[in-house]
Amino acid sequence: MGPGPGADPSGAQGPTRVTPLGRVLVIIPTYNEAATLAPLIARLRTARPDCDVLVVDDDSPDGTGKIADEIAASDPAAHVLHRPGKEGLGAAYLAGFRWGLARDYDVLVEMDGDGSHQPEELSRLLTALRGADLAIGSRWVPGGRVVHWPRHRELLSRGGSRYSRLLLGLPLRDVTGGFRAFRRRVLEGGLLTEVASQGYCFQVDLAHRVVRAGYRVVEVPITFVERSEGDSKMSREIVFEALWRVTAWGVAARLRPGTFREGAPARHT
Ligand SMILES: Nc1nc2c(ncn2[C@@H]2O[C@H](COP(=O)(O)OP(=O)(O)O)[C@@H](O)[C@H]2O)c(=O)[nH]1
Ligand SMILES: [Mg+2]
Repeated sequence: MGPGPGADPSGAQGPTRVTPLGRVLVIIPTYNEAATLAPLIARLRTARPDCDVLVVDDDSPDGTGKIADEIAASDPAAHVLHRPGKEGLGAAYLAGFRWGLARDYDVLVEMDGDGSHQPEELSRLLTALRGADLAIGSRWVPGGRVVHWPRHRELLSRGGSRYSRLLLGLPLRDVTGGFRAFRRRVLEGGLLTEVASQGYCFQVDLAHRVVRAGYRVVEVPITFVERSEGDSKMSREIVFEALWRVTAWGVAARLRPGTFREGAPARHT
């Protein structure tokens, strides 16, 4: 007899249970998040003990990977993927998605490791996902908000979302955020092999491809709390990558007659 639903295909006897959506894996990419990772995972396991967690660490010099190993050693629902060096958010998520797909998870969640995304709000995303293929935690829909964010970051984020929305015809308010829940069918097939972006543009790239593929996308209001520990990995290069890629996609879509269409009105929950 094969493993029953919810069994960990790696053979570990984890406490994973099947949610109404199936098995859920929360992927947390980390680079130097030693101060926040353990309390964050503790909150997540309390809020949603039925969800597994995978930390994808890029050999953080501050020892985040070791902390993740210690958590995984005492919690069978926690896993770690070690990567040899810092390659950007996109590469870390691609590796994490592939890890989860290979282990038959039904839902793959993106969540930051610095405490900006609230594990207590994950249920809201998962509830919305019951009627969708992708649920996006959104700062810029009614009910969504940001706490302690410097004005320049808010302007950059709002401006980036608006620019992407207009150039790509995306029916979304928060295009750059990284608190999202995907059904596995969205990420299977060719989608992941097409994503080329490395930095935070990865989030725009992925949302764009999911919308274009015709999947049902909903935005859910979240409260984003700016980190109080550690440093942001946002850089000039990351902003520049997003700017040139989004511009290039927008121009290319307009040069291909008949392919560009305005997005349908966003569905907000
Ligand atoms: N594995 C990995 N994680 C990264 C990388 N860059 C950023 N992250 C993680 O992605 C999440 C969001 O990054 P953060 O610096 O908080 O971005 P900000 O919130 O936009 O300032 C955090 O958990 C970071 O540790 C990277 O190159 N590799
Ligand atoms: Mg952050």
